[in-house]
Amino acid sequence: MLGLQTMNTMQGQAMHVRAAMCSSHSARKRSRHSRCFAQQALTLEHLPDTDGATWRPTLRRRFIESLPEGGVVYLRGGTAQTRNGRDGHTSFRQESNFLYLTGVTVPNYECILETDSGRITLLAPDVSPEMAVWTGSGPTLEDLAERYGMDACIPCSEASRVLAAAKADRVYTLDNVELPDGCTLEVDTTHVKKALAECRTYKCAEEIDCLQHANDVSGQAHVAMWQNCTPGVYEYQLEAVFGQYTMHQGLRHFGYPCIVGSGQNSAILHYDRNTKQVADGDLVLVDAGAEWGGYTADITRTFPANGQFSPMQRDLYQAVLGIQESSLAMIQPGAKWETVGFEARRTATRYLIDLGLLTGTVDELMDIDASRLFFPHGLGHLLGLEVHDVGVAGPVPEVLKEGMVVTCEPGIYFIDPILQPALEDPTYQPYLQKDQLESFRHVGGVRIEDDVALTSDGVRNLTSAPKRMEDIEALMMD
Ligand SMILES: [Mn+2]
Repeated sequence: MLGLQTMNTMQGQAMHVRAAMCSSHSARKRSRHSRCFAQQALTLEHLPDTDGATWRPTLRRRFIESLPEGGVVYLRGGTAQTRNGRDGHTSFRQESNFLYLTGVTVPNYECILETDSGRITLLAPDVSPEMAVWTGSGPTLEDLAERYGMDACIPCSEASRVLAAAKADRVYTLDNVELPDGCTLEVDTTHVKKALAECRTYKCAEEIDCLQHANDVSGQAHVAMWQNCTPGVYEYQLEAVFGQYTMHQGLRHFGYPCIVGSGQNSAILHYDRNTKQVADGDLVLVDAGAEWGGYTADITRTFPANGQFSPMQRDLYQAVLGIQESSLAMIQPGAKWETVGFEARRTATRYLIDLGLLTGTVDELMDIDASRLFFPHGLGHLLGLEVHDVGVAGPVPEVLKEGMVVTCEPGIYFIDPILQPALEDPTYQPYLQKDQLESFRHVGGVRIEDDVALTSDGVRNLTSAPKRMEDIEALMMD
């Protein structure tokens, strides 16, 4: 084998991908390949339906019921964007509210919902024969109505006529939505936003199925990354394994940019440059999730680049897993999210004392919020069509209720821009164990994140990607 660790040319990188992804031994090569591509056992028996002809009408009814009577709703889906204003499009992802109500994943659609009758009309873009050369002529209006369970589907050019015929006194829409020419109805932009946030907070069974499938495939993609990781691989090559795996299973979008942070990059909370070469002895923190039907997984796992946690990494990992497990046990309908978060901080504080990083009592350290020096973000957030999903009170819930899906993602990190000033701050300085801190600093950070659904059958952890150290090590040894 070539001295891959020292090569830093494009050729060296390309060779390394081959080395990391398939060994020269043909049997091993086949097994590596099959790990990437084989459809493994998934939680659900069938792929969840994303058009939603059978289930979106219920969402739409619920949405209409949450609006005052007497109006008509007019919404536009997303439009195709050009790259930096030039010819050539970026990959299109539907606007989430429009996706929620219609299931349509392609650009330039509109919809009209009549609050009195409950009638919903989908408006499809007119495709001229010249455009059809580039985009295809698309399905017929009848096919579209049936596919998405709409009462009718008509061309966008008829929007004004349908709005006028609805005999409503006002039109409900969102900010920045351009109304069709000639629309003279009074415009209300406050109710739709609030109603959609309220509705989207509580997921129906089909939405949870979509989140489950996104989790199953994304979780397996995390495992594929571990199995394709050896020291010397580049962070972006691990990102490529994640993308290859999820796209191969039909998950065409990531819910957010992949974070692949090795070594000290694992302590950069939103690190997504993913350009460093992974070194022997590094921990690799990966926060990555792909979407099914627009519903994204949000999974973080942290693993040792060389397949074996060092004693120091082990201690840190066990602490974070301990915080996560005790927090998961508190996630249930009726629990106050603030209380779950507070208890997570108490547990984190106890572990930080055990790790020899902090001195003092738990109460003293809670009073000065010392855990925030190592765990500077929230415990989690609502999850759905957006990674930080909309909710009645924003992306963080107040009281957990059936239908909500939340992430549970504690972490402990050694972040220089936080620790450096804290070591000179008289509030924190007496409680920080400087020597121990120095010896841990190179470890970077650990975060473990699962997605949890509160359903009528109880609390369901949607994330089945392994997280016990022995399981991660065993999978990496295979
Ligand atoms: Mn998250």
